[in-house]
Amino acid sequence: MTHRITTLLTAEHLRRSLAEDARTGLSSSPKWLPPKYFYDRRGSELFEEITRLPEYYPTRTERALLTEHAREIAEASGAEVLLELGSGSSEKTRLLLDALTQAGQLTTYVPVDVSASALTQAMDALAEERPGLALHGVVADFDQHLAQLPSPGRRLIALLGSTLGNYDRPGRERFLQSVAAAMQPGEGLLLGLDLVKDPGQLVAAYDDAAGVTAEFNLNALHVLNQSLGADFDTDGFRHLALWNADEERIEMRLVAQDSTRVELRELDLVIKFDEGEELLTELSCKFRRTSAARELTDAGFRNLRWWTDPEEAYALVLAKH
Ligand code: AVJ
Repeated sequence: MTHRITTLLTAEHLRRSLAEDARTGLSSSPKWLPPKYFYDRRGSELFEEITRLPEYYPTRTERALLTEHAREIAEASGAEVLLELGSGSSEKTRLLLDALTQAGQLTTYVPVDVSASALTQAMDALAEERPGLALHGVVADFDQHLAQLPSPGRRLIALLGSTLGNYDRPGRERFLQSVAAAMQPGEGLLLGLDLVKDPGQLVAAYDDAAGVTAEFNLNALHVLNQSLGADFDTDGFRHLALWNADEERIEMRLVAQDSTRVELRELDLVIKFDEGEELLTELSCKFRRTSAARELTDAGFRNLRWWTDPEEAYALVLAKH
């Protein structure tokens, strides 16, 4: 079967957008960086490790929900193509691929990721496992390339892992509207959403005992060192995960342990951190059923279906356009 990769986001293009975002974010007060740059080879590996941590319940809860409901989802979607945004290792995707195959109409899987290394690795494994499935991988940034993604048949577009939570509310509105604009009538959107719950459990999921999330967070600085010739001393920063109760989100930050000065050679930029100053590296918004449904219908989605686990820790939502 055909097996190919389209690159909409080249390494150079990614580096340029990192340069732009880093210049803006590090010159702002408070300082911030967008989380998509976590996922270089090392970052993608660390994220896979996070998904296996005992404290990180989202992955296994989502997997259990997919195991239980993939059939219904496949049938309701009527999809010929599974297009997955932020596909990473495509590990949980297999449950959907199986169900769509059994529903009888799947022809093509389109994994989309910013990480070329994660994408190639996932596709090699899938090509071997499923010789009958056409694979069309796309290296892309779904903040930029939604309208250019392949559409070789009626699609189910999946955004799993609660990746939607990386956007704040205005960001989600923009994102959902551009997904809707890129969809044909009758196509489906499947979202995995992490739900609001006990803050202790939430914080533990982002501050694990083994320190993997801390390493993942600090990897953002390695990415800046490597791609932009920065000279961050990663030992000089500490990982912080906190629950922002007003915004109902986890925020990951890096805290400067001393006042320090960092040079970003490629940007011709020097930035200063005060002792204790924080750099915001990731938002992970948590959802509630009513407001999530509202955001989807506001963006033009309809026929919402909702599945959750008995503890209501996590949800899958299927919506039609
Ligand atoms: C991939 C964005 C959904 O927010 O839970 C995990 C990333 N960051 N631990 C999340 C992440 C720290 C993850 N998302």
